[in-house]
Amino acid sequence: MSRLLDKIDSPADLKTLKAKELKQLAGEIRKELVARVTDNGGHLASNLGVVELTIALHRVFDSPKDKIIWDVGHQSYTHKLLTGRRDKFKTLRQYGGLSGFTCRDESQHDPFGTGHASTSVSAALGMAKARDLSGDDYSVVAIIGDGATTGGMALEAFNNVAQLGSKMIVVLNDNGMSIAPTVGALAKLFSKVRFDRRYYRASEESKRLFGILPLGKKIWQLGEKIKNGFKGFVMPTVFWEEVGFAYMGPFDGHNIAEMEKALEKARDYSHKPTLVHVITQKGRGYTPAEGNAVYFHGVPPKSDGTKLAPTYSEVFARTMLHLARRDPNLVVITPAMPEGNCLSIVQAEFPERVFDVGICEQHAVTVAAGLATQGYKPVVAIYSTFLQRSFDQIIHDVCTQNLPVVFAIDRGGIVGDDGKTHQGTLDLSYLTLVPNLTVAAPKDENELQHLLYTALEAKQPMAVRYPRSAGVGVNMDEELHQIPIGSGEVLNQGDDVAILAIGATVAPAMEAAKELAENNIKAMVINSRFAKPLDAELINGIALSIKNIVTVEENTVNGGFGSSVLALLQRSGISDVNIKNIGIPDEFVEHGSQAILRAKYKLDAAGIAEETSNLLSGSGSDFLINTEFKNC
Ligand SMILES: Cc1ncc(C[n+]2csc(CCOP(=O)(O)OP(=O)(O)O)c2C)c(N)n1
Repeated sequence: MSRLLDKIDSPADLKTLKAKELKQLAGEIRKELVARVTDNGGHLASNLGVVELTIALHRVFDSPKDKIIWDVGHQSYTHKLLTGRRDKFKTLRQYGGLSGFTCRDESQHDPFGTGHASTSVSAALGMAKARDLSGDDYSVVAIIGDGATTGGMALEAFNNVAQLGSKMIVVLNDNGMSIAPTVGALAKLFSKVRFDRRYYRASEESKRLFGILPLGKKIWQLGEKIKNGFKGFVMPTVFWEEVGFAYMGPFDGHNIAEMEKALEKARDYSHKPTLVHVITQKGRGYTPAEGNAVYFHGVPPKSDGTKLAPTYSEVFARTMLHLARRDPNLVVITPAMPEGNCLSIVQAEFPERVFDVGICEQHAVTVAAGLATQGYKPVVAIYSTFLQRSFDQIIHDVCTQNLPVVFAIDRGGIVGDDGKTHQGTLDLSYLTLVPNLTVAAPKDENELQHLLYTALEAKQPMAVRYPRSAGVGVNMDEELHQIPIGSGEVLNQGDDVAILAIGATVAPAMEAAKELAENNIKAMVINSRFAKPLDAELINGIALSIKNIVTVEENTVNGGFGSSVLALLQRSGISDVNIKNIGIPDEFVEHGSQAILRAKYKLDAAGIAEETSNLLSGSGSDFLINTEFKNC
């Protein structure tokens, strides 16, 4: 039987379907989601939860004229399938294929690019204001999860929406889950609605009343009365209406007809910001994901089953557990990513010393600063891309006060399939410019544990940045030791060229040296280990005798490790050195496998060997440090 889905080329094709056909379509979409995501990897449970909501939205609103903005965008796969991207869906998250998030370059139905949480309401408010200023007429709808409402930006946006009062709709997609169960006071408020049967009865009554009243204004007036009448237990209504939203709900997020009715009313009658509260089930319709929404939030691509070394994230968590047993002052803070950071083993043994603070990276860093003032040893476990949110907190709350906070930065460098909103390729640059902050990146998983220990003993802020991947497969030392801050090490001797690598690029640099040796090029390889402070003595010493230097980093070349090496040599007055900086050029890195992207940017062994040979043959130098430049 041919699929209904294959006949949906744009949202207009949805509008003629009957209720029974919509049900069939939802089933077909779920099959497509499960098949594609279990192959390509991606966000499964969140997408399965919004199939009906997405259908209802596209039947009620008229995209792209009306603006539909998905928060994070990780749950936009059905939206993609229904907005002309069905044929490309097999390329989801693959190099050159569809992004795993919404993206303005990809479709006119994606009015805003997303990837980081809690931005949708702000973006929607901007669009609504632009509409009002231009005298246009279209609807603006932001869909935000209960998890994303924990983010400070979302709360700032709600506050401002209420103040500006522009007509817009916020759909609260409430499934009780962030990646882990949603934490915090707002989550408690939402769960009250989800589980309090009296509330459902009250809301059934309000829905009936909304249904028979002819005019929007009266609806909201009556809403006020209902709200006040049930005040004792209708708290969420009170909350949203007190902050300036008309509140509708909660609605069954798997009942298309019910949601359509609610969305139509919000679209047609409301003259102020409206919050439509829908209750959905994460993983809906796929038993394994319904049973374990946390695991199925994001699934990896199909693998060939090869057993790899432990991941850096696992080694981080094991090290935390080991050190937490020895040191009662060690505490770990995670902004809503306990699974990604493998923290469950630490949570299980020390639940009181692991804090999931919600999707609140800025808050996470300042909480850590507060803990540090009282003699605790806080470790902020965070992905590189999300740490960008906390730049001011790193500077103002941690580093100006020189507080001993450890930043354990996962997913540093190229992360792969999640694409440009998630690559961790800026951190060495934005961290090395902050005074008092030491910045390190281990060459392998064994060095990671020693650097974490070093950071905890450092009595000053220190960041340890490591990649999203399995470790190199080295033996793990039983005893931890401190690594002198600012010390690099020579891993391979050679006098034709020196390759200064850092972090995940050290292993391919060693392989590159072997390839070069086959062509009689003797390459010294340095594990630089610290992006700040640099091992000035080692680097200057090398540059005095080896006049060809290659730096390698999985980071932008702008202001990164290589730039720091250049600045050091210039400051030291060392002349006549040919230098090549290998790293990410001044661009955002698309999605694709880590292997493809590393090859593209010459960050794998073959690329490093090629760029090194080019430097030696005189065709590949970025810079020539010489005396004329010395005093610039
Ligand atoms: C700033 C930021 N921090 C962390 C994440 C990682 N992340 C992606 S989705 C997600 C959970 C979002 O929960 P919710 O908004 O409730 O959506 P659901 O997946 O439950 O539908 C998190 C923490 C992110 N995308 N952005």
